[in-house]
Amino acid sequence: MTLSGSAQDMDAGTGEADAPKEQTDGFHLVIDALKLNGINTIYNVPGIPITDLGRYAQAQGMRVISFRHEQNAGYAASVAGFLTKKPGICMTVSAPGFLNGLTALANATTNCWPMILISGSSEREIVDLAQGDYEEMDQLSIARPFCKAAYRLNHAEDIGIAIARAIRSAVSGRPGGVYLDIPGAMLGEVMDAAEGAKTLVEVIDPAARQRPAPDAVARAIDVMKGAERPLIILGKGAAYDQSDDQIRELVEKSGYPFLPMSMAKGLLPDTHPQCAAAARSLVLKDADVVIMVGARLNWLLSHGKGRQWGAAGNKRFIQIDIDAEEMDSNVEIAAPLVGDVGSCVSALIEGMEDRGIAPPKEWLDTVHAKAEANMEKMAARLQNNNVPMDYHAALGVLKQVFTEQPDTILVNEGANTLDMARSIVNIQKPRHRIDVGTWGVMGIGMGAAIAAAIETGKNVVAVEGDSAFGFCGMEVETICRYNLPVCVVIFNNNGIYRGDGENWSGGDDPATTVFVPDARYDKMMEAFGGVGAWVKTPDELRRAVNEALASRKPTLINAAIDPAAGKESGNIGNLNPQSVVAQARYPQARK
Ligand code: ADP
Ligand code: TPW
Ligand code: MG
Repeated sequence: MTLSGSAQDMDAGTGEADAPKEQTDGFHLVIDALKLNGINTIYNVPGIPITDLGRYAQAQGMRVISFRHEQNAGYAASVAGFLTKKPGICMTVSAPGFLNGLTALANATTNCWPMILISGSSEREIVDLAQGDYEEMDQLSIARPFCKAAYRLNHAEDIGIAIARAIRSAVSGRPGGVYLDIPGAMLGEVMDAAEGAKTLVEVIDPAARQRPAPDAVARAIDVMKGAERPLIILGKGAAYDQSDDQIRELVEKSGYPFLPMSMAKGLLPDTHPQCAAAARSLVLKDADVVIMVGARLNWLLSHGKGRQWGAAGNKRFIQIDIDAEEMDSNVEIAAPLVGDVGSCVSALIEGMEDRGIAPPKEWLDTVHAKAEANMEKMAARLQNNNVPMDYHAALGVLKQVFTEQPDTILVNEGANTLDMARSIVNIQKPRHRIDVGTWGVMGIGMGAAIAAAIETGKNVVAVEGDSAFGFCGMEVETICRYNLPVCVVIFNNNGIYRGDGENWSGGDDPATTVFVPDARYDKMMEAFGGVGAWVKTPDELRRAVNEALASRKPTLINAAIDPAAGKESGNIGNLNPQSVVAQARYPQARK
């Protein structure tokens, strides 16, 4: 930073009152404010007016990871937020860059992950008069509905308080996305360095613990007391909270079976004897008391009602959530516990001990037996050696890899690729599985893999449908540039859901859901200096993944999957609207 350096030199030794004072500016106050609050990484795409902000941040010792597209930088920031409980920072240019980042900001908010989107913006006076500035857009108003909070910083002296507000908004209560609008002119504003330093704000206790009220705990224990077939559902809010020890204690002391939502897998190992993942249908249908821990009764749990949940009114819910408004969102919550997961779970453990809650041994045995039987059925399918490989053959290999190397982080997206990997690949450690989240968004894979590698330093395997990968594939260059230990495994079935679709008009255009057959995605990785492999058998796949994990080199394994192996929309085909006339019009639809 030459500004302060030269000013200091001039000042040195003279001690005169009128010597030039050390100066700072908007650029450096932003950097200092982030660093003061323990934020040391920015996920970024450079351009006017924030190119130099990225440069200076790097010069000041921050890790600045430059992406090829803001959406991926944004997904990376949001996943960094999920993994670290600190807001992930995404930095973009004005209008188009801002809009590219906005999808990720909305996705972060939807998933309850803390993230701050910092976008440069053009001249306020010109924007407000719509006079056509470079990349003109009223970004603040546009961002507002997509995030928890949106702020604009008009003066350098406000940077400290604005960044403090942004951080607290992102991580307190229910975490989410925050937008921070940075007009370019403000970055160049000069301030006296000592005055500037005084404007910085360190956020004290940014996500204050929220303990549940004793009567709410007593109510929950009452409900537990009456349970014969209880169930604990762990969600990604529980994974986020990092109260891993308390959660394990609750599960093991209560003796209740537990069902992890996809990103809560690994809070306790999937191989834990109380894990009910392989007996999901049974426990959802038959449980009489369900304790939701940082999980919502949204579409992913059929809204807590309907056939999947058994006879209407057969359940009582206890729900732990930081957000009081989540209670009764879909069904009646008999015992709401509003607070952070760690505090609520600890309170339950204490209450349980006082009131002598006994493990439901018979029920647990029933669940365990069902899970074992289902896993046994699956085991044979995972060992098949079909060529082309089906999902089971390829995932049988990856399941073994993750069993042998449980410290590896799994990133997962696609339709069949997602649904099958979620149920087949066991996760042993908390926050070691990152996927499409609440929206089921495609394209999160590369940003998530990059963030996971940067934030944890661990090996990452990204298991990607070929379509999913296409939304973010250019970031393999970023993976190579930063030499990250990321192994991308593409389940290449030549298309969306399946690779054997037909054009029902009989015309020459390909079907809407298919891609160029046998595309060589592996060569994309090679183009940037990484390792590429095209594999067609389980043995080849196993060798290639193990090599990638041992070498920690950027690797892309293009795994050929039978184009006919997948189902339309994977496990959620039932959510597609139906056309009553299609069967009559298109003979092919009857297949
Ligand atoms: P899943 O998809 O795994 O079921 P959701 O994203 O639907 O999980 O739910 C996560 C829930 O966790 C949200 O309702 C959110 O308010 C809540 N939550 C997030 N962080 C915490 C926390 N630290 N303590 C308690 N609840 C939390
Ligand atoms: C941002 C809709 C859901 S799943 C999917 C799409 C396009 C791709 C499935 O094919 P893939 O997996 O990845 O090859 P597989 O194994 O079944 O063949 N745009 C966004 N998000 C979503 N969810 C979609 C579109 C979709
Ligand atoms: Mg596919």
